[in-house]
Amino acid sequence: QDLASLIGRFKYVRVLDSNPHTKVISLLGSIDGKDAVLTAEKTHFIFDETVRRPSQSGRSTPIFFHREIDEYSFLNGITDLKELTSNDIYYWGLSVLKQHILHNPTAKVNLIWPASQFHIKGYDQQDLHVVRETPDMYRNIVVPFIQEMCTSERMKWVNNILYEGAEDDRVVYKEYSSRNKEDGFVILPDMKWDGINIDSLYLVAIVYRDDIKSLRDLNPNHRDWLIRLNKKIKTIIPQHYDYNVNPDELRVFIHYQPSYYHFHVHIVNIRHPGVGEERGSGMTVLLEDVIEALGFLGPEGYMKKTLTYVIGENHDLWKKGFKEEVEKQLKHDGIATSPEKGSGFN
Ligand code: M7G
Repeated sequence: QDLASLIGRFKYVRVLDSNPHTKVISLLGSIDGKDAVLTAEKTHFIFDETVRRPSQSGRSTPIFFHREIDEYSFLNGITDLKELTSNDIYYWGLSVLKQHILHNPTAKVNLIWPASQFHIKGYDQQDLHVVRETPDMYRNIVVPFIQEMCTSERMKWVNNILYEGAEDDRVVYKEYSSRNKEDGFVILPDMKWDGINIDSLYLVAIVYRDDIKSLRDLNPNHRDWLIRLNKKIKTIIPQHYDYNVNPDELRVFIHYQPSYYHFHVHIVNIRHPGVGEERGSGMTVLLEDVIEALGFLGPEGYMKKTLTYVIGENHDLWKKGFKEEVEKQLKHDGIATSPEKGSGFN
């Protein structure tokens, strides 16, 4: 099965989401009778230093370097231009840029097939709510949910990367020995990255240890390990990309709730706007902040903390009890949810 033949058989059902800010559109459809989610994202512009050199070692991990502006860069690549209007010193119009599948592709395309209800709901537009997740809510609602989510089927892609050599040719860094699994991790391009433009660099570091499902499992015993991990990430990545991205230009963070409950760290170029926020839900915590917080959170670390973040109505946790908790919390705080239920302060 290759991507082109799968997309050729994609039967459109409806638009899940369309975001003019991120230039992303997600479609629900089916392929051979099974649900499919097709996402397209317009790629960023190529200019000057953000050009890819085909890898020389035969690896497909792209390497970046400073180069003269070429025929595909914005400016030289303008093949058609139509002015719409001008007013005083302001001019605006539309243009067509030269495209090339390797040098300057139009869009990055992602396909999930067969897609589960989790995938579909995750991409679907939804109403959002701010919720305070207390330690009690974590124990009673989130823990059973995590157990449900940790099926081998859902974690397959992670295990494929860690143990089965999946995406091997793209791995940027790997440190692993079966004797010292605790410290092992692998860094590779995230599925979200087009792999072309370093301005939108997006990598993911996946750890080998499997005793940490999420932020909640982190306690002060993990602090030194995280400090080492953070240091390695910020040393290795700039080196790997010839210092076209510097250590202090990397946003290193984790998500809560994550989509996958096996500890991993996101590594993103700070130029990439809104990354981590684009989902509209969940929270993003910088690894540096996690390390700092573990210095004073107490022996149980994040297990004792109340975490406030945004949750979408499509998230299973919403139906599994978060909805009621939000209502209770607002009531407890004495905050009216509609004009009829109260006006002003008492
Ligand atoms: P997350 O914080 O659990 O969820 O991150 P998020 O998707 O809401 O951010 C999981 C990360 O793994 C995401 O950034 C995904 O894009 C990435 N990812 C997911 N899958 C299935 C793959 C994959 O098969 N390969 C790679 N390289 N990355 C993936």
